[in-house]
Amino acid sequence: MKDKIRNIEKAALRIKEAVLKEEQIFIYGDSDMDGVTSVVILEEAINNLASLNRKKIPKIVVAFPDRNNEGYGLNKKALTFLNKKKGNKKVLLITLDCGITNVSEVKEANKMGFEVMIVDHHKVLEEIPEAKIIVDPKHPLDKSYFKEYANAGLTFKLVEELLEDKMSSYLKSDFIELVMLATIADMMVEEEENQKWIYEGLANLENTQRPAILACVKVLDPVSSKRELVGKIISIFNTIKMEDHKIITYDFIKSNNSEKAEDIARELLMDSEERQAEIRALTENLKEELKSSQLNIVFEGSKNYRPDYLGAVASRLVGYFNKPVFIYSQKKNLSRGTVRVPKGIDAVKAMSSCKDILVVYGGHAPAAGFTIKNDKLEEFKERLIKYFK
Ligand SMILES: [Mn+2]
Repeated sequence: MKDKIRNIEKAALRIKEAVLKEEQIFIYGDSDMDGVTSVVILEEAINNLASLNRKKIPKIVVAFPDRNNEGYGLNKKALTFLNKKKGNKKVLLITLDCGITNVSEVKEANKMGFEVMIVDHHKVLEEIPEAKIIVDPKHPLDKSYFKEYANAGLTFKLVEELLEDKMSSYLKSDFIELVMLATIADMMVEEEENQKWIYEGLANLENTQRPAILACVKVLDPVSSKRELVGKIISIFNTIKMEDHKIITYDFIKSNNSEKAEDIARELLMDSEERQAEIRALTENLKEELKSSQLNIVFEGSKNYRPDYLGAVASRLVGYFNKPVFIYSQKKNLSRGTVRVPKGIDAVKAMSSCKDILVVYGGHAPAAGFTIKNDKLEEFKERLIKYFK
């Protein structure tokens, strides 16, 4: 028998206990497609479990990082927000698609009285947060056979443990549709279950019951393939618009009202088209500006760069220049950047060599991110140039 993902049964048991005892649960997910779908899958599974057991539907507090003002993952501002909602109770806080690199933030959360459970698919760094339960297939002690799930896929595995044979086929195909979107959005390898979920999710897309997906189909120009449609849906979801730690795509994907969903879809599509235009313009500018650069890396940043499209720009530049690309948006004291590297290079490992000057960093080998104090940018650049020599 193949080994299960480490701690996945333990995590399911703890969530089940919380539902049966009608505990307050907090879910904190990353703000992108993978994070948002992970949250929706877990939240809906918990609600389902509660009603199957005739328990009160728990009032789950859901929050996301404000990528424009706070960066990624669990962070101090978000924790302050969550702590206010918590009051004096002891609360189970589940992080999805983030958390595994947040050593000091988890420590802070413990102090505030949260019981932290991390469900993340990102690379595990040397130092591991002191969370009560960690589910991450990339954990060095994890002996499971497949490590490349999107976080939504990992969350689906978790809710399979949670609901066991009580997951209805309707709920299952709804979850797989979300997992398909996240697996494609996060560009996970199309092998093993990822491949199966993508196949099934795409096959069921025509029968989707989600008003948000139907609304996307309605507002988008006709497309020639399901893959193209999914690509466009993903770019619609690639927004950082949020209010009060709720990303707009979360309310969108949960919406039960087709008219409202259509309004949001139109708004998000406009936002996405503007973003695409900015991505094209910035990419062309940088190509022109850097075409005679002798450096072995691209290392560019500005106060005018918006964090929501840096990933797309970096991806295009890495294909064009075939060297590691570090591109960041500069704020008052800190800069937050995104990294894309050519095949065979590990972006997280490269940054590990500079971890003493980084505030946070993490991600996947080909695609990662960092936060750094502005006065360390020059040193970071010099050390990366040396590292890649
Ligand atoms: Mn992810």
